[in-house]
Amino acid sequence: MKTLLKSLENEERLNEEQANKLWDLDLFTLARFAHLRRTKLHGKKVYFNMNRHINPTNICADTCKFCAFSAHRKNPNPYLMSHEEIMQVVDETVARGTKEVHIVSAHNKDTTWQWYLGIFKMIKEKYPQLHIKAMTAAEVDFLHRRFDLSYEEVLEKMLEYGVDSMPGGGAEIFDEEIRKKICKGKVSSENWLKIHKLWHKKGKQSNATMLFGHIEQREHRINHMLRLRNLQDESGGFNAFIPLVWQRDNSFLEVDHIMDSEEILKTIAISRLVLDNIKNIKAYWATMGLNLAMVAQEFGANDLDGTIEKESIQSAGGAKSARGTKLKTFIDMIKTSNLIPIERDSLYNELKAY
Ligand code: V47
Repeated sequence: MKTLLKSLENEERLNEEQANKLWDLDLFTLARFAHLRRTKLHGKKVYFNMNRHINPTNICADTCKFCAFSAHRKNPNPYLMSHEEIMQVVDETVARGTKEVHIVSAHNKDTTWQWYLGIFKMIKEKYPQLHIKAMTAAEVDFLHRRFDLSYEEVLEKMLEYGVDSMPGGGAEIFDEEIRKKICKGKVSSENWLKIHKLWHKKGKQSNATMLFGHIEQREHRINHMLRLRNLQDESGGFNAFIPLVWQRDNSFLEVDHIMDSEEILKTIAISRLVLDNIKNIKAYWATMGLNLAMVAQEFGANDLDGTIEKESIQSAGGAKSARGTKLKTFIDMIKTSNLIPIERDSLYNELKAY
């Protein structure tokens, strides 16, 4: 343990064995090191953006056991939005000052790739300045399989149709044995990483998520982080790492334990210490609640994600995020914590300090 503490003090890169030993440290020792690193990079700034989530369909060819969003017998409300309906949402949100639309769809076999990608073209033509963060690697893989397009072709079309950056969804947990149990048939971990690598090669940026608090073990989380760290060494294209706390309602996954706040904060702190090459760690308020996401800002995180306006994926699983958060709530909470609220754009350029 002494050598691990020395390595942390010297800010050395941790190998897999050392990273796994971090769990044995108490929360406040981890917090001390994680907060120091966070402060060196970002001072007292807490980042967020003005964004809108749009989920154009919940009809899914996949049957991920952890998911409560896709239409199934516990959530029997299948929908597919028309392009006109999507545009109406975009018009309204742009009028309110939103600067990013985050568009994620289920894998709907009744649509075409033109339906998926046409959404972006339509939005970009009308609002060239609006940042489109869209198409998880799982969606890229779905279009590739369904329409016999190579990954390269899907990514080229995304660029052509106006996608600016890729969200981090679909990563779940990279361990293939766990994947088999929670999301069999979905994009493999190898292909998730390959798709992001190809996207980064085009000079584009993306995020990376990790779904935790279900049946995975701590070492699976470390393995997940290390595989992201390896890719980031090569490509440098990840903007942010986003640990997503699994929301358990309305799913088909049987899990007896509920992840406690200490384990969530430890996971955030460890991700800051292990992912020494990813600058931003998001405490995604939708999955951990705004209060804990604020506490996480002193345990290694430096971002809250955005105002969202409407959230359908995690709220289907029980999260209190269906209506997003008001900008004023973010600002007031951050200031109350004696930290500095910074509105950013999707690529982490600072827009306004409040
Ligand atoms: O990949 C699904 C997860 C992800 C549940 O890139 C669940 O900035 C918790 O990726 N409980 C989609 N999580 C959302 C996502 C995301 C969110 C915020 C920001 C960004 C970003 C990306 O949601 C899926 C899956 O891992 N998910 N069901 C659930 N019950």
